[in-house]
Amino acid sequence: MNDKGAGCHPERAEYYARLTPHNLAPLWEDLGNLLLRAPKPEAVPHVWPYADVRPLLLESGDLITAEEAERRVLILENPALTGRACATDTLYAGLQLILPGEIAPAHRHTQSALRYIIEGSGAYTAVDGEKAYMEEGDLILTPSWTWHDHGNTSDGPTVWLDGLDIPILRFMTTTFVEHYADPVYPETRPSGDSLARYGANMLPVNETRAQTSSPVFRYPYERSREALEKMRQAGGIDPYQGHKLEYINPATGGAAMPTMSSFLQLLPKGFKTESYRATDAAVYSVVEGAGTVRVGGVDLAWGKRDTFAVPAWMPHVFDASEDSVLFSFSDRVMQQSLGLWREQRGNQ
Ligand code: GTQ
Repeated sequence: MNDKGAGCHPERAEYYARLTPHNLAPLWEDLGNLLLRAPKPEAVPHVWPYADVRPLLLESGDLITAEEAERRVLILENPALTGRACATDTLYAGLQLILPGEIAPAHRHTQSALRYIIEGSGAYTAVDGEKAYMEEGDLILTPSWTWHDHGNTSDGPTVWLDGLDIPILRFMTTTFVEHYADPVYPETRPSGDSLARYGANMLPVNETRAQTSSPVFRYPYERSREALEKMRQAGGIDPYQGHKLEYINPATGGAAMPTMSSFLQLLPKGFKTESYRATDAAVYSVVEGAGTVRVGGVDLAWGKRDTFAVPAWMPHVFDASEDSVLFSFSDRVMQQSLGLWREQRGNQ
């Protein structure tokens, strides 16, 4: 502690007590907690094994319908941040279940959302009236203020990881939601239309539109996975992150959404990354493989379909015991657009 404190100076303590009723406080007593030498996240590293979550999530399907729940989701709560809908200090994550024949009714909100498909095939999210059908490993976006409803026309349950900027928008006091009058928003375009127009390394000519979020809202796993495989075959690997690609907004070349960055990376069997840290916190979903991550001095073991959280600025090292593919999302783009993002490669 410091020697400026009330403990050594009774006259200061008496003065502080007189400040309180005026809603005043002495900055000098708190400055060291406000201006830190380096980020100190409240979140802790944590893994949610799918084997633990899946049976509980399926059980929720017997207790409440998707329609009644509006969104039938188990929030992935960071153990240090319970009750705050936080997987990390800034990111919300949840696992959503939709059963055959169900509909999660149309709404829109200012929060940006991404879905990473973990299990099942053939359910869909409709974004402003265009259906994006889900396959495992696909990334689907519902940008801020777009209408979206989810449905399942397949014959099995579908589970996906929801990533939202809920804590960020809560902090910025910019939360709005609207519910559509009907459960399903009317169809406006055939499924696949956006990917055809914006997802073929081409853009419609003479089109001017707001570009805050990507006009592509389904990123098929097949394409992303093949890209990673080609990178591996070409040789050369980043010692800190393996083969890693970012999902982008093709109209800008920047991140797919304004608040959350999203990535897919391949870690070959036996590959161990060098220590790395960055100011963005990240939530990972294991698509393929198994391994461990040592983060902030904690060892987490992960396998297919598990989710884990890596808080901000904690050095981490991945060790892949099998060929592994990891999806992740983070608040990197928001920090970058404010000029705040930092990274550190290696133990300097
Ligand atoms: O699917 O729209 O996990 O609005 C949390 C809030 C999912 C959704 C969540 C949401 C959604």
